[in-house]
Amino acid sequence: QDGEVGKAQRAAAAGEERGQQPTIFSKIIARSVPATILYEDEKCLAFRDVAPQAPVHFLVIPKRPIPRISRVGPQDAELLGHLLVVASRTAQAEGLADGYRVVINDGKHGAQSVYHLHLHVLGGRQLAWPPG
Ligand code: DGP
Repeated sequence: QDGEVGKAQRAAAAGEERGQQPTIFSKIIARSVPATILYEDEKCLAFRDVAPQAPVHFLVIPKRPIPRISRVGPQDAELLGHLLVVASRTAQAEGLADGYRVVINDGKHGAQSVYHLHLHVLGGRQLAWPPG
């Protein structure tokens, strides 16, 4: 498998799905890897996806490196809610008045390739449903 699904399968095969290694997103938070940052506060960061799948495609991540949505617990509820509010407000700032999609990929079958929790926000064109 090529593309994102292939990357996700390789990440899972490399054991990254256990979420014990820092990822490229920690470096983006630390500014040691560049990214186009759209929003930042003490808890989270929003930046453009390097491989956009729509005219607008950005990610919202917690600064705390939660590896994946299947690992969260009740103690994460407030932070997770905050990520959704930031996704909504940043989508508005990006001009997505006609709508958009918020996606979280989890694990191998969800085609997650970076094991630092992230919300994808995609918009700026008509999206299809169901996804592949
Ligand atoms: P996922 O398959 O849900 O784990 O998506 C990971 C996304 O992260 C994918 O859409 C590409 C994006 N991405 C990977 N590496 C980088 C990077 O170094 N910079 C930025 N801006 N995005 C990245």
